[in-house]
Amino acid sequence: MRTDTPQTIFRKDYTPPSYLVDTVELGFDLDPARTIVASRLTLRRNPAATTRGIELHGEDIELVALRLNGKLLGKRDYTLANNLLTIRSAPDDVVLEIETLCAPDKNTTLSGLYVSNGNFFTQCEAEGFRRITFFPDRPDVMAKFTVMLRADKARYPVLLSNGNLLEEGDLDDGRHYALWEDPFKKPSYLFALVAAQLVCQEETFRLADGRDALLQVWVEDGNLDKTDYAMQSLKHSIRWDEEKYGLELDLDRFMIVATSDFNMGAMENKGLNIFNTKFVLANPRVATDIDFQGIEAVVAHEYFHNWTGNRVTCRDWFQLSLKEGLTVFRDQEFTADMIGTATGRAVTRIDQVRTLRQAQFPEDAGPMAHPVRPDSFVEINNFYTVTVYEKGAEVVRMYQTLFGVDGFRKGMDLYFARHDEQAVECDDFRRAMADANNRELGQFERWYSQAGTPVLRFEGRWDEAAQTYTLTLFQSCPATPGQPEKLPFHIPVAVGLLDAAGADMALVVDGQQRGTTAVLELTEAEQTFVFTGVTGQPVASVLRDFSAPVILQGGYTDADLLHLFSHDSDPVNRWEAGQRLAMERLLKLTGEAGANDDAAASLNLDETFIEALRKILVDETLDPAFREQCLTLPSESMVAEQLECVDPLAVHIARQFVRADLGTRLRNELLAQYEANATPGPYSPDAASAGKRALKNLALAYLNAAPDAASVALAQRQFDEADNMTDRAAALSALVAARVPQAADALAVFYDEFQNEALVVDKWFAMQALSPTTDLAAVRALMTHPAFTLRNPNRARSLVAMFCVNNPVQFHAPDGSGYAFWAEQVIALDALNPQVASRLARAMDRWRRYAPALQWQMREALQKVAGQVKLSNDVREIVGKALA
Ligand code: 0A1
Ligand code: ZN
Repeated sequence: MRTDTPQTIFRKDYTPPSYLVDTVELGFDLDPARTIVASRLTLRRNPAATTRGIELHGEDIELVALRLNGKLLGKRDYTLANNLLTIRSAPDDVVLEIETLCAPDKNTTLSGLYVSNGNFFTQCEAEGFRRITFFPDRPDVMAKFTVMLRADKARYPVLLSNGNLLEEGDLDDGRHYALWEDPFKKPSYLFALVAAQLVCQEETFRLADGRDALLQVWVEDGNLDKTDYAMQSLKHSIRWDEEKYGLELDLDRFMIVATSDFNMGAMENKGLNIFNTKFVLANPRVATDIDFQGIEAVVAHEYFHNWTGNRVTCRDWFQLSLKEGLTVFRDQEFTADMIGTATGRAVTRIDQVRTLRQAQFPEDAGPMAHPVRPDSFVEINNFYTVTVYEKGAEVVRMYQTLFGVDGFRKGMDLYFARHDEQAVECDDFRRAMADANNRELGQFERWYSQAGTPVLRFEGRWDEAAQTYTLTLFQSCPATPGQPEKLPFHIPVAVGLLDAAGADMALVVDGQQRGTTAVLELTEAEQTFVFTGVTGQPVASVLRDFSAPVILQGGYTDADLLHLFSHDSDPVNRWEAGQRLAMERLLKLTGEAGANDDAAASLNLDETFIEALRKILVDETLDPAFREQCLTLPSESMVAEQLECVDPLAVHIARQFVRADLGTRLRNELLAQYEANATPGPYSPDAASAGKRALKNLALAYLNAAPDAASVALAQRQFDEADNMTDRAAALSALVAARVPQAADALAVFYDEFQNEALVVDKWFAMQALSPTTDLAAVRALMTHPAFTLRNPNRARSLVAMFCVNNPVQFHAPDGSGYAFWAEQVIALDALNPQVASRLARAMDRWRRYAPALQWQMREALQKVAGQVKLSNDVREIVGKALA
């Protein structure tokens, strides 16, 4: 917690480290109140250095002793200020011995070494290692680590660190030790230790080169019935990386450890991944289909980091997307390959597009907009963003769209050939892709340097006499903070042309056969492409498979969209056409709802739209998962993003009206689908079964958006009889949303049954926090529940963040009470855990877009937080940027 003005750090100010560290020997005497850390570093002057002194970071730790080449240093030999220890003059080769003290049980930030449920864990990314010992805590300092752990044997029977176990044994006084060695050089942010009472599921797994690796999933006692899926996901990930990229596990053992206190999803520490329990623990009774999907994706993500992040790491934190964008892209492709079918792949792509629209586009249009490779930051923890992760993944995907899967693989191979065991920049990845494919990618760099979502427009003209179709593409990009002017991007635009019957035309562009989807490369602000041999008026399907992270504006008539929604062979654009039809209607209805007090009564939805949805809903040739995507409306926040001035109540009324109207007018079809998509037999989380459940539960939700006795009874029966969490939770949500008296009973039964399953209790809080029927008073009442605590990030998010971010109609109550609550919670959380507080702080990012009466109350709440004397850099940066 700091009270001084936070400093901005700039990418342009990068300087190489003055010393490099070759080896690190760490000794831990673990004690919750007083842990002693002894560190022995061998350093040598960096020939590339521009500065001379040895600089070590350290935060919230006590320096006990410091020796240089065996000589104890006194206060005059070094300076220690602003968390930086500097030894101004030192020889070229140095051995430093450092002894420090820390208090893990007081560490509520969950960064550095901390205690969760009595067990020790670490989290060092981005700058947590400096909370453990003094060290040049920057990713371009890579060293070999050896770690000795000592702790009470009865209390901490399991002692883990990175790499391979060299030795273990007993000590005096009931203590024991374990000695670990990581054979690979790594930056300090990948260090980890665990000292705990845990149990594991383990097995040996034969790697492609014939070696056997030991795989372990460590959890608290009582959770071994929930580790199968994580283990299976790990094995699939190892196999996939071998097959797809020729990348093998480089260690003899690979461990996953679950903790319930964790700020993020998981962490890729070398050989010792530490996970939020949410992304490890699952069985059908407690986890939903979405939870199973999340586990598979996050296990894969962390495993894939072993090459993209660990073997090749980042030079500095501005390059974060080098590892995150690439690794998200890899986990996305893994997920798609695991499903295996073409529509399955499209359904995962649709999920990715939704995330971008729901979270990344708003970020890119708000006060925190930043390039994929930021130019500056105050607190790096604030830059683990959807822009760095998801937009970063889109940027990586565009290389594959431009060069094909084989060209992309060549680029990956060259990247590893050049940079294994190095700390590099985003530019190095781009160069490897360019060189491997003999292409110049200079303009492509703008995807890394320019913030903001490009806007793409098109105009098409069919010339009957010439049999040509002339497609003109236009691009522009709005100003973002610090970047008033933008230059054109290099955008791959995948295009198809549909004939009057809805079939794909064979494409010829510039005399070249281009199959039925042509990837056009737009590099100018305006560019024209001529398709020849076009014998009839086509409907263009632009940006197939969402080939670039842009906003495609206009260009379509309602008739075009209906044509695409019925026929497009590209499932992503087929879905997209439906979303556009829905969005147009939602926007019109929102306008009507805002203008009229008794709005709901006078709203109506055209038969054409209902018919289009009906056709998709009952089309048995389409996967249930795809139909569910098509029938799901854009969220309230997506609608709000389209408006200059947001009235959250009007948006809510309009969207609820559409849901209820669909529930009424498609009642028979919904009921039929509800029955047809039952999944009898034992639960399985596979994509086909999950798709059926998704469609069935969407039907249940729509039926209960306009509830009658029969639909409520259906939800109640499902709640009572379901044997899996997906169906139980969906039924309970339907009852809660339907505002029926049965909801309270069902909530009580649910809590009673799952009160010992923390992750399900999170769901119980979240379900209520999300419901438009839950007002602030109800949230405050829930905060007094014995199971509620702000100290556990998952729990705090399940109630407080869920309410502030995902319950817009209640959060934006006209009296501003939601905003006052937000300010209060941000301040309270900041004293415990700045990272969690700072995420919550971002709920206010878009305050300038709200109706004036809300806007000034939002500003007041922001000012209240900004005016706190004691505030973390994390939160100060967020509220400062929001108010700027
Ligand atoms: N590198 C991890 C995410 C992560 C980032 C920061 C953390 O603490 C501040 C923790 C985890 C990943 O991408 O999975
Ligand atoms: Zn990651």
